[in-house]
Amino acid sequence: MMRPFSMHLDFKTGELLPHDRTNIRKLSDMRGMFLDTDAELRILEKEDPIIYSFSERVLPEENGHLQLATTKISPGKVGDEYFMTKGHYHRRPDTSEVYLGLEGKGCLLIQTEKGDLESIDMGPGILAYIPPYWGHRMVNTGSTPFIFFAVYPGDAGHNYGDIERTGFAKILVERNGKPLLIDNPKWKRG
Ligand code: S6P
Ligand code: ZN
Repeated sequence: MMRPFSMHLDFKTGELLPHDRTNIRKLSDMRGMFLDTDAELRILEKEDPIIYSFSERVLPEENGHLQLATTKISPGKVGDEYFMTKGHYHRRPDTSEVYLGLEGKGCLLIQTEKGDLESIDMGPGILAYIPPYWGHRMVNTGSTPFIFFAVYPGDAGHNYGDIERTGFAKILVERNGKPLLIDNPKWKRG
């Protein structure tokens, strides 16, 4: 039987100590996920920026356990679309998740496979509950790193393929210096 334990979560930096691995997602890992592919190419000709990183405490991938992770999304845009996570459904789709905003300004996009989409403005202290079956993506709509903590069932797993194929029904772009949610012309119904 696993022994109880405690960890330290730095609310300012999102650092989770101890953690077992940190995953880095650069723009080259997300080719084709942003709407403006010309802007994507122009950036990649010069650099390959880190879009986000997330640190995980690896726990048993079993029913009954929970997984813990913190994510930091860099500020920035591809064209006028804000940096974001890839987004995913859970491999076990009947599992939920909690996101807690720690630092910066962001927006959570949550959608069903049919494209029923909701958005929740995120910031420090905002807790979002993602029910079973809803895909989820976080977007940094601010000018500083956007940091959040996630907790989800041990055996939830990740299904990235469906989002890679369909995208999200809406995207977040900057218009007149402010975030605006618009229909995604590349959206394909799941
Ligand atoms: C896992 C949870 C987060 C994300 C992380 C990166 O269920 O939602 O830890 O893994 O924010 O996003 P993504 O979409 O690349 O997994
Ligand atoms: Zn998830």
